[in-house]
Amino acid sequence: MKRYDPAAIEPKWQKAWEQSKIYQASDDKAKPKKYVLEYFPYPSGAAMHVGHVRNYAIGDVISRIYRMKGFNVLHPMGWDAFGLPAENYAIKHNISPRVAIDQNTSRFKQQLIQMGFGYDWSREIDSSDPDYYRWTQWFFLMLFNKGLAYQKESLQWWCPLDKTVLANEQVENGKCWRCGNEVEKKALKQWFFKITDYVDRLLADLDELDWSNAVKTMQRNWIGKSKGNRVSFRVDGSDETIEVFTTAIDTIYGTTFMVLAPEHELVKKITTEEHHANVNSYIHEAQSKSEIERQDEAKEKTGTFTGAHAINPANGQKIPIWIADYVLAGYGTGAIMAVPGEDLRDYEFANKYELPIVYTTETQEFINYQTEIKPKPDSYKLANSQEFNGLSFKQGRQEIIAKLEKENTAVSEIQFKMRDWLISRQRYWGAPIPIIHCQKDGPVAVPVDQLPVLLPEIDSYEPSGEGRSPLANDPDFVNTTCPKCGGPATRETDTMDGFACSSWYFLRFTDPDNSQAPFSEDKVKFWLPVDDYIGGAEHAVMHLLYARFWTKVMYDEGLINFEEPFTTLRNQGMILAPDGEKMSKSKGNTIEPDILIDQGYGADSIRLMELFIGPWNQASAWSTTGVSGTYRFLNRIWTLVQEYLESSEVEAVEPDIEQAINLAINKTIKKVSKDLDALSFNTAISALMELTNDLYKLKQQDKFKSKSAWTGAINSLVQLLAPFAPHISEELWSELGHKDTVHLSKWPTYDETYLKTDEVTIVIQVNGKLRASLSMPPGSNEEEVKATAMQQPKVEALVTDKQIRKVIYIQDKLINIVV
Ligand code: ANZ
Repeated sequence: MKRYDPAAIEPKWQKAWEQSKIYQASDDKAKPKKYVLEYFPYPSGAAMHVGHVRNYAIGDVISRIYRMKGFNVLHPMGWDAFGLPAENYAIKHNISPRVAIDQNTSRFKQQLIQMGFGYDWSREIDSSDPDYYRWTQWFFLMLFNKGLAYQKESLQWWCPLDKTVLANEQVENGKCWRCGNEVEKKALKQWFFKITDYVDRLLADLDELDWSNAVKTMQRNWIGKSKGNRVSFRVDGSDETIEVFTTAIDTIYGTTFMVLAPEHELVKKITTEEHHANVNSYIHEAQSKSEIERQDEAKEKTGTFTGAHAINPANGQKIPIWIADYVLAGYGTGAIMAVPGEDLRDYEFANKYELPIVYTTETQEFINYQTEIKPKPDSYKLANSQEFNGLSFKQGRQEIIAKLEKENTAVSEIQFKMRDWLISRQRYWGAPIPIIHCQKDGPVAVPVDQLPVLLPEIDSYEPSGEGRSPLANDPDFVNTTCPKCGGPATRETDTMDGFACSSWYFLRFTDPDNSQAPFSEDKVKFWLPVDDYIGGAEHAVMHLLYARFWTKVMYDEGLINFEEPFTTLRNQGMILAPDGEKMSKSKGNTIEPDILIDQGYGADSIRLMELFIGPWNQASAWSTTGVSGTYRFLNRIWTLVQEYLESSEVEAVEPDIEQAINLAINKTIKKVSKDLDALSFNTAISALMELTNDLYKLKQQDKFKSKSAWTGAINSLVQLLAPFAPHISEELWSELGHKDTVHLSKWPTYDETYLKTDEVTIVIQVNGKLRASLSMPPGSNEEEVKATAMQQPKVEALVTDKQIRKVIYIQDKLINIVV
């Protein structure tokens, strides 16, 4: 008998699939479409490990099932080649980014092919290819012309190691998302995309998405919508007013001082002579602190008095104005009314500087507004609040707002935490920002017919650290003429954040070779939105937010007819190293699939293992012995099919064997189909293992003497295996005599009539009296049986409107409902 030899089978079929182009999607509108996509990788490392493989394996299985179910499937792959990860890799290995990308992508591609993933490689894209980034630049200009791309000088996150600015989303706990180094603040003129114009829609449309709650919550928190009030405080003895943003206007009678951010524009104006020196030195000190440090709850509060006072608009009281770094310049109005009786930070500050505390709750003690009063405004009563004393916070709030609004000292306001997306990078490896700076005309868009602005090849592409991109040192690139006035002008030398490239790549896959437009509207209309998007949750407030924003801009521009790019998002669980740690090259605990393939297991065993190891959306530790398990399982199927093939019809089948074969296979088709609909890959694989065991047992009895009785089951088994283990199933399918590929064969269906024999009779009692009986699959759980039992007319009549006191269930035999 032929031996199962993955090393011989797998490359053979990979080549055959490439030649027969079975994974190429056509724009055939006769069939329903499915667009299955995994995040396109940035080829920053030399190889992928089994952790990455899981992500692609999930997408691959889903796309294969859709294909077998008759859908027109688009399952493409490409390279997120521009940006920090790729450039840093190149610098570390002292090769040019172009060479690094080409090496890494070809290695990565070979690995993907070797794993048997069914990608449509005719649509491969590379975001660092001028034919691609020309359109990224085109989108930049679209944003620029709509006023959604602008330049502004302000304090920005600066990574001293990567020597570039970063977007807020790319700073995690005060560290650079890419290299993990602590970031600093630097004043620089930068380009921004005005994502804040879309904040309401980005928030509201989240509700409609079939995404994990974890990712939706991360986006909601990042957007950070706060409903509150803007209140004006007059500065005593001056014409100035200070505006504050508060979400606790009901505590206004407890305001005993005000605090401005050190950077607030009024600080210099209102500070009295005597306090100038202190205030200036405090401002200086605050500049050296990171925002994270400033917001740290545990940190001791610091501040200094300005010498000025303000008037509380609620009660006319004169209160001191301080500055302190726990108030941030970039949020709300950069000033607060301090309520030490109910706000913890203000409380600590007041205690430290011996400022008065007025409690506005009846118990006259500190009660935290955010955690206690806000969620239960009915349960607390106002005190020290003049005419509002005795009212609940809930009612008091309405009345206080009405009073202040009438007096024109307060208006309602909504604030968002999210800021505009900083997209310029002082780095070489990105799409040049297509802007020309002219002395006379200011920043001018490069005319569309002059795109792409090519990234020149330069000798020294390492970041200089002076806050300028290395492109600034290339006079041939920099010096140009103004498209408006024809006068001498200079090119923008910053490049775009790599996340700009990935904000539209999913559209380009529908039309990758288009040289007239970023995509054909017709093709995008057919293929988009992406039906299943698969990737890790780490992009929650980066890529996934940016791509939603670009999609909405394109929708407004009339380029596309949908507002959300990814209908469903599936976040796969991580594969951990066998020691339970996160796999990473620096820890030296990564496992590369190539090694397992070289050991003879083959890609199919690895693929099965990736999904059998645990629920697809939960983390699981890799186990090499697990791969030998899935390998043994595939060997069993192999042997079974070989024995079947070698047998010949000798006698007619025994009726009970035939029945048992039909039951086993139909039951499994039903179970696997249902599990795959729910993405329950691991249970689908166990069902296939069970089926294999059942068939082995039956074979012991029949010895394949009645070969024809087995044909249907053997063929269906191979088909059910195909999405998981595409090579072995293709080999067996062809040995079974099929001319066409198993991967375009029709997904097997089951016949209910064979399943009937697989049911048990359950007796239904109500209050111990026999009332009816039920036919159910064995092993049904109490809930299922109870629900079905209650629907029986005789039972229903007895239990409706009654309280069920107890349910007694004896598995597969009896249910007694006590009312
Ligand atoms: C008075 C007050 C009393 C407040 C109270 C809270 C509780 P969120 O939900 O995050 O929007 N705040 C406003 N601007 C700020 C800034 N630039 N830096 C630091 N803190 C600022 O929180 C809004 C609350 O955060 C506001 O409501 C304000 O303090 C503070 F018992 O006003 B509150």
